[in-house]
Amino acid sequence: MAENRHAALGLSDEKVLEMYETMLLARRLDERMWLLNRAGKIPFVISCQGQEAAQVGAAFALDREKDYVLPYYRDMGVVLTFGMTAKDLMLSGFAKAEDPNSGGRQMPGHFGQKKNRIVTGSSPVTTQVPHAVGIALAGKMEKKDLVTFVTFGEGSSNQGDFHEGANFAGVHKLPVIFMVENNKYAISIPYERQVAAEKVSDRAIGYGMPGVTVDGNDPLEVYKVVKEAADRGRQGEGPTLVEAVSYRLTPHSSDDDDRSYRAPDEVAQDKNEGPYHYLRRLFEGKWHHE
Ligand SMILES: Cc1ncc(C[n+]2csc(CCOP(=O)(O)OP(=O)(O)O)c2C)c(N)n1
Ligand SMILES: [Mg+2]
Repeated sequence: MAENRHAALGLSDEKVLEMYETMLLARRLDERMWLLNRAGKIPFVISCQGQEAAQVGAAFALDREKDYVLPYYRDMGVVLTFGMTAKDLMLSGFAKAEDPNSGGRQMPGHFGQKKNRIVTGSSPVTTQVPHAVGIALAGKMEKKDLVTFVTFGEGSSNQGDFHEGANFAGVHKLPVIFMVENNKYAISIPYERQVAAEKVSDRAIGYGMPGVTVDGNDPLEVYKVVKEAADRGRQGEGPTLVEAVSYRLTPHSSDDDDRSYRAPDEVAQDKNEGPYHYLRRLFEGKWHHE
């Protein structure tokens, strides 16, 4: 079962195990950060929990030597795949001067690390989108073999920055992968009150690019669609919009109380179907010695 699926995608056992390890590392780091926050040791947490599969699946489909990633605040799985370490992330959580992201000056989640082509972003959501489009334009003008990968939430796909960036990338056929991490909420606002379209990916047609919605709890499916998008970009065929559907398992941040706007059993249900459990099943029997 599992072996056939990843082998069919050209992924070795070692590669897919590395994906799993990266997802688990992200989950464990995030859980630890909540404990540190509640113990009064670190000031703020904004979580990847529930989105690791989409993040790691996507990042593994990119070229870690050439491509640029413009992550948003939940993308621990992306930055760990692109070379950031657990120590780097903890240095950020503790706001230490050695934090590679900003020397402890920015809030956690503002990822940036030049040596790994992780491009830093601003706090206003979606500002990373036009940056990704600009880097792709520069790459095209300089005839470089690169794609840019930019992520943002479904709520953020309502910002002008997304629409302007997507339009420009579509018109100029730029090698950009736009990945919406649809976790069903923008702070307290559920999807139905954010977007009138059935799917965020429906917006792609307006910008002359393919749009695909994928199960964000399935890292191999996300890998597949992002790999196809990267291949299209490298071949000069232009951008792609990917929507990875998952569920935000934590409150919006350590400063939010989600009990005021969603029922605990809704969260519990998605916890059971979340990526951590999915992958545990995927690897059961094969690497059960863990
Ligand atoms: C331009 C702008 N408006 C509002 C905010 C405050 N804000 C931060 S995160 C957020 C919700 C974003 O939701 P979504 O895009 O779905 O991402 P998620 O947090 O669910 O991953 C808001 C409104 C902001 N940072 N920037
Ligand atoms: Mg959201």
